Amino acid sequence: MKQILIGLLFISLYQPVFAMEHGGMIMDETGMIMNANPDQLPRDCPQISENKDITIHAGQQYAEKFTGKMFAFDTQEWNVKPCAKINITFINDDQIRHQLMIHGLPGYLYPDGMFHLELNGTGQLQASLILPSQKKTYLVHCELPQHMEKGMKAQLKVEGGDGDLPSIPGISEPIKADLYNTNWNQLSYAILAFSILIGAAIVLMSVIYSEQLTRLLAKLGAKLKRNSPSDLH
Ligand SMILES: [Cu+2]
Repeated sequence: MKQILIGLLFISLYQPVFAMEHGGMIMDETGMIMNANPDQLPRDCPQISENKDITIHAGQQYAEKFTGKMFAFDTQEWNVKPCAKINITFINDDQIRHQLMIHGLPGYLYPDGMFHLELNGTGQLQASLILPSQKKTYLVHCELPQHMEKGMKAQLKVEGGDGDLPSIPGISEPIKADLYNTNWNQLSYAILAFSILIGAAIVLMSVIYSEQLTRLLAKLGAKLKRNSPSDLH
């Protein structure tokens, strides 16, 4: 009994202090790997068609060539064969957090259809995934606030993909360009309607009370004239 208890205690203590692994997630102090899949074949793939090593850098320096952008990956597009296994080396050259997320993957292999790498700062991660046979374009991006809008957006195409995604730096135009116009929503329409009503009310009041207003202005004019410096002499 004593040996069993000591054994159990030993097992419970024998865990890496900083690395956690549960479900499809591996996490330590440098970053996180979620939903890596190095060996499970998608249902429509009899075998792995190709083994492709891809190194992806993330950092502000890669956005310099794109006007108005602030963050970017060093490459904006990758092409692979159907049923390819991709071995990704993700390198963050910045001292801030970046992610590499791939969306639209089959949910039975990748929870929420997502493959997710994350680095809290400068560092490197490695993980693999296997893509289905479907001819498709997958969104690759960093989901931290404003990072995708500021340029950290790319696409992964299987067998040429099914078209370009919008606003991929250097590849495709945004669906809606940044115009910095007024964003017309319910509130701004309400403010406009309110301003028109107030303006109309002022005009209406001045018409209705025009007589009183004229008298008031005349009185005011007379008072001003009385107090004007020319009268002081
Ligand atoms: Cu980022």
